[in-house]
Amino acid sequence: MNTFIKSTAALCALTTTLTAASRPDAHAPIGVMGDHTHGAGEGMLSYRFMTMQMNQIFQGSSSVPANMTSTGYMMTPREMTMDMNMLGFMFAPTDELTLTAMTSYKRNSMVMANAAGAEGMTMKSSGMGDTSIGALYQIHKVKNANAHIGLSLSLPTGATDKKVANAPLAPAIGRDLPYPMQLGSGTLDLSPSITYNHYIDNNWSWGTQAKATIHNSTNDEGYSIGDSANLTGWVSRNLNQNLAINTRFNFNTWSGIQGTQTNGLHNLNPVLSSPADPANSGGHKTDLFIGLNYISDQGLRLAAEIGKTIHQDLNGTQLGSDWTLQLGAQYAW
Ligand SMILES: [Cu+2]
Repeated sequence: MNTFIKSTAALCALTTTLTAASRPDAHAPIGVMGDHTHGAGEGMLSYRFMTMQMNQIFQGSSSVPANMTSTGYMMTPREMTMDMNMLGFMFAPTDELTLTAMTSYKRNSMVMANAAGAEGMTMKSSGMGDTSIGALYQIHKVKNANAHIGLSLSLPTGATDKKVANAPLAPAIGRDLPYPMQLGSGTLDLSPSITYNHYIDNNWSWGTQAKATIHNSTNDEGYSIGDSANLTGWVSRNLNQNLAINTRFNFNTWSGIQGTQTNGLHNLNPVLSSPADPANSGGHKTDLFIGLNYISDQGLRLAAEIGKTIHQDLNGTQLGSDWTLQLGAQYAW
């Protein structure tokens, strides 16, 4: 009888800690957005920094030299760095419903190569990115698992008409920067998602999320960014009550740009430069990540995740992604 009471008490202790929000693995790896919901009355403020490095030109799934002989373009990018700062807010009016808001500040830099493949001009753009508002709704909750669906709306606060600055070939009036250098989609975009989190025991957990982004209109510049779908899954192991290590895969597929940039006096010239040609957009890729989630005894969360692209198949001639780093801080009350 004594053993029975003890084991029942132990089981209760186990099941109460299983889904506890104070577990370091109660949040997914930091690269996953909208991975958790909050209890009624809770709020959370978060800051994320993401950098992506791209330094190889791809045609399909193989890399080629960045020169005119292999690409057919006068100018091809040699490398690109994309930095993004994201500020997020979450608030839960009820246990089932969590409202979300996020805005971003971006900085892009693209080093071009000339026809011979030698380093040429560097293009830069920076400013506010798009802003999203959304809702997450919990559809399932048991002792060791939960699931929610989400829907977010992206507002076009990021510019789509950033111009080439101080370029020798650009007229004083300014030529638009190519598609990958613009800061937003220029359209209202919808993003539905579904997320599942499972706690195996007090140390191990896993989760998965599927998400799509739909761009269902054309922006002021005359084009529409391709729709995308994303599938991710992760496994996490708590090293102690404050720190978890995790690993994740991410599969992303996106269609090409619809239409072309036609607004303004000096439109993008798709013949001259590969990133100015909408045919060079769309593809799919798979990334693998490793990360850390830390939660202090006071509830401050810090997280880091580094990712490497292990396979990509890109339409036309495009810069491929190489690696990403994401850092984040989250505080809930
Ligand atoms: Cu949160």
